[in-house]
Amino acid sequence: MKHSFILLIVLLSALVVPSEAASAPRPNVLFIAVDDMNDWVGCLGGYAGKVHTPHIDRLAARGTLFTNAHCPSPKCAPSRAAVLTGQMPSTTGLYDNGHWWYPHLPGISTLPMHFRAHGYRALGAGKIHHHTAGFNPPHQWDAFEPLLFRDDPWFRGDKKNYPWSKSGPTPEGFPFSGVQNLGHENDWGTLPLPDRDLDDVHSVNAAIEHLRRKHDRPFFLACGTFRPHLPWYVPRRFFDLYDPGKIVLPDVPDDDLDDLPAPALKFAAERRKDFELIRTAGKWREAVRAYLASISFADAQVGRLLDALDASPYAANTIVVFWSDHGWHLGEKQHWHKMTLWERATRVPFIIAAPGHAPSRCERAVNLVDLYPTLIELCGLPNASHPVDGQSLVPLLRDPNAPRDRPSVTEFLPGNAAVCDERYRYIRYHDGSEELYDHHVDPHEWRNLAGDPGAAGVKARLARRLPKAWAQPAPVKNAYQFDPDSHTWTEKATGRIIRPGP
Ligand SMILES: [Ca+2]
Ligand SMILES: [Ca+2]
Repeated sequence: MKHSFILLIVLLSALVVPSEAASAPRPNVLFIAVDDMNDWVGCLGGYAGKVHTPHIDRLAARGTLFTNAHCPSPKCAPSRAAVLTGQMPSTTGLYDNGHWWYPHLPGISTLPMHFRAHGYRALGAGKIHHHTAGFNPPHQWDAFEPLLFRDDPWFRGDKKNYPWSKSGPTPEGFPFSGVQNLGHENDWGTLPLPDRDLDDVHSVNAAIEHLRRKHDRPFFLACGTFRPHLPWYVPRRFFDLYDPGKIVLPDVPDDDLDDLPAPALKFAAERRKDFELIRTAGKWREAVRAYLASISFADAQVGRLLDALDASPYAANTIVVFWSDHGWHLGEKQHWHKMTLWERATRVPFIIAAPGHAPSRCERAVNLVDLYPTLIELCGLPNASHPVDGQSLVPLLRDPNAPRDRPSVTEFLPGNAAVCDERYRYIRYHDGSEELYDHHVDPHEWRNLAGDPGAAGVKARLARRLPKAWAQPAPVKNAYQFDPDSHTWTEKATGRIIRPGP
């Protein structure tokens, strides 16, 4: 009798526990993205001098900081498409900024769509998908405040790609850097605008308004800043954080390119003209300072979001995720920009602060494509209906030293990929050429070991993670006519009209 009573209690507990779990309020998600921010944040130590990122650092101190995190692809659109769909470029064919995700993958469920389909309010502001018109179909969101691009001289009057940009002449003194003939967007300085008129401030204000409201459902709130993306226009006080005499330039050996294969040299040369113009004008140090100032400006926006969350009723039940879409070179490998497969372009700040998980630093190699399954697991949502390439990081949130035999992969254009574990970076290009770097002895990736006889085992091990197949590239933007008013795409070759919606 006594035993059956205990058995009954056990059976009842088994029935009660799941229903309690099911009725517990699901956590909210505050999903913060920054643009083109490399590892020059205080908590990652990528910059050799002192960088001012107090807010990103305080988030790192209360969450799990992934110190060996990499982007899916070192360019805005392919990286963001991978984060938001959970699928790598080699799966989707979305390799470049001209590759629109929506007309190509209308059946896929992005993170906001998936949360929305499972009882969440999906709210957004600023740059989440790539920022040109058409990349952010409205049916993903309950509410979305777009990145406005109102006053930026580089986007002035480009109504096709930036519908909110103002027309009119560029301001007096443009380009403010004083360096003539730099490539698209490459400039820095201070716009004569109050903070409230800056586009990133506007986006963050919109997100803060959502945090101040009462919500009857859990929310997925995404907010993305455009800085530190070029052009580096931020208020003067952020430049003033950096003494021009104390700027540390990257260490760039003259012979660093000598051991690189042809595709690597081609990627490195992409924006070299800008670097050479800046250097010849004696403005390298000034440009590095402008990038640092832009990082600190973005950090201040992160701080405003965190303050608003902390002051809200949602502070204790909200997962905060912070990520940058890829890194940025400031002269390393004689390169100026993103779009390479080296550490400087693939390593990114990445933090997850989730209720119930203790703060930690995790050195395992991870990738932003892992975010999709991670958030689904943390929030207890069903899996996406499409297969995802990422792997949940929840075991690493529980134990940052948990085993993870899964090097990170970064892809750039068809056929090129970098595989990173906790020690090595292995790169293979479309023509079969290779690089290998040993971070234990060569953190700057100066010595390409790919040709060393002793490297074969390491290369073979890492090569197992290279994509087995590369999807055909998606049709480029020019294959469609996009109508911003109806938010429809017309496929030029067939006349087929694609409307956003389930
Ligand atoms: Ca970017
Ligand atoms: Ca070298």
